[in-house]
Amino acid sequence: MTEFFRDIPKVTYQGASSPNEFAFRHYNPDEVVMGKRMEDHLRFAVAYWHSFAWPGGDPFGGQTFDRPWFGDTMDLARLKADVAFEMFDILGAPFFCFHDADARPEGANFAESQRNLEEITDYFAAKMEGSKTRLLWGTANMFSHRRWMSGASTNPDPEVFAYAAATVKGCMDATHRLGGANYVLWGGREGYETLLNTDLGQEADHMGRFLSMVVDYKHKIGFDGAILIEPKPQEPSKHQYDYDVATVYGFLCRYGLEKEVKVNIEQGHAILAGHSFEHEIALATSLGIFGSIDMNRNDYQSGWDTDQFPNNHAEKALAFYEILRAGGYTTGGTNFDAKIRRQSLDPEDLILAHVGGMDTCARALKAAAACLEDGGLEAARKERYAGWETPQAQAMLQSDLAAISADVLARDVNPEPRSGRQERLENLWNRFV
Ligand code: XLS
Ligand code: NI
Ligand code: NI
Repeated sequence: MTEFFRDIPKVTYQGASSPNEFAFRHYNPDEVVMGKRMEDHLRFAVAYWHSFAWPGGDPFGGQTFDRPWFGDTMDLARLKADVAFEMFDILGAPFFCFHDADARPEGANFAESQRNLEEITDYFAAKMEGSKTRLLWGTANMFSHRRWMSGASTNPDPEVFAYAAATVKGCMDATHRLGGANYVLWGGREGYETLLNTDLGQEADHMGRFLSMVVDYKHKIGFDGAILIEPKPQEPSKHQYDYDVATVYGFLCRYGLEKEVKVNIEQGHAILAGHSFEHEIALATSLGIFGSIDMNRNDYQSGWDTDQFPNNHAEKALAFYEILRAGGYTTGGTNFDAKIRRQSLDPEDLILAHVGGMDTCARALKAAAACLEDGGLEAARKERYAGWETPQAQAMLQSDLAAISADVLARDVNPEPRSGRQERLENLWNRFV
């Protein structure tokens, strides 16, 4: 045991009225919801970067956290892993996610960085033997180091493309070795600052080629997890190529990858793109590319991707409704891509942020499941489209404009508008949240 979380007990479910801070009030891993244990529905993951690698900086000031594992030696990287697995255990977290750069110190060259990653991967593997926590996904940080400032696969310099390819290979190997359920690519610098120096057509082609290589390598090594793209419209690039789910789907179709790659949808990114979280999930499920969730929230005043822990269960219920309606997660899960605020200095803050986030999601899941089981919303939706169930309506879809026009004249078609019943459905929804 390290000293960091000393005296913090394992968090257990104690019911909604428990006065204990270190207890779940809604997340009861063994409780069965719609035929499945809550833990298996929600598949919570801790994000290594925000919880253990982020120093607490903002654009106006640097480090606020003082963690005993900060530094760039392998010993400190191992201490960080020790503390991380202690937190996974305290929370009973079934999964974690990490970038190469969160877990290992940067080496003097690629070979040394790669060796460091392999060593820490072995260390993770050993820790996982004594832990229930699995790897939800691994990824490469190709946005923090200055070499990535003009992009990774979209960099104008082919040497950076090469470095990116080697980096992703190493991270896919590590993810595969640890039995990861997915591999994620978030294109933090895959975009542009100004069109004055950018050939966006060439950059898109390079990104498409790069992603094809990732898919080929996945098959080559027999990695059976999903490859996921994480859309985001801007930040840090002024414009990012993976803007939103619709943009990513168009990109995948253009490069013939729509059957190979899915999406990891983040709440804050959806809002930044001018959508709702549930819209992005519903679109992805309807396109057959829904993969996983990065769970967080933005500050709605600043509008930035502030990566806060979710605390509004009514809002998240809409997201879980879409996930449940589509049959739930397969390889995906609920990753807290969320960080405590820079003033939240105490070890307890880190634990309680997760406890609150997990409870918020559990409450949201239960509300969504209750509404789905009630069936009222789905019945109303079905009823709204019922006209399409007739053979005549179906035949029209195989017809053509001239024939349809003749039919409209012959039958003197004159449609009567019907209420969309929005407020009634909103009232119905509110009975469950
Ligand atoms: C940043 C992204 C990042 C990805 C992983 O906005 O959300 O954290 O999830 O690289
Ligand atoms: Ni994310
Ligand atoms: Ni984000």
